[in-house]
Amino acid sequence: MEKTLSIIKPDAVAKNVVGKILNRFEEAGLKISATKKIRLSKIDAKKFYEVHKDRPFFNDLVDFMVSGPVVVTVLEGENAVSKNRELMGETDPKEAKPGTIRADFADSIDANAVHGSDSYENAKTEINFFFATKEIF
Ligand code: IDP
Ligand code: MG
Repeated sequence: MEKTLSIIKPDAVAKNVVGKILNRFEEAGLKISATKKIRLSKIDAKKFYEVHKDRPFFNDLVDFMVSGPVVVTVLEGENAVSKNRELMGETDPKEAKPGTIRADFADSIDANAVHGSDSYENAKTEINFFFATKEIF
């Protein structure tokens, strides 16, 4: 069984669609191993998105991620990393397939509703960033 990290971003939390998004994971056969609502500090957000630090959108991305609470979730299941990425849809909601989370809940490439780990290795790092071992089931 593989694990991955999902973040429901501030735009989707503000729209009150946390339950709808978590339901999509469960309907797809992924289990919620851990979940919590938190507000990231600027230091957290910069560290989490460090790989993007030289990209032109980095500062806007960090400001957006600290603009309100987020819901971080560990998902578990067969091929959880790629399954979650499929459920999310493309980064730009305009390009996301109909029925994906971003197509249905995101407004723009900046406010795009969800984050999902992009590899098995990154998933491990991202899960450890937010959760202690005893919090994951
Ligand atoms: P991903 O979230 O689909 O994995 P990444 O390329 O890892 O996409 O980018 C991380 C986040 O940075 C995106 O989810 C989006 O919020 C933001 N982002 C990516 N590309 C752009 C862009 O061209 N303009 C504005 N924001 C962007
Ligand atoms: Mg990414």
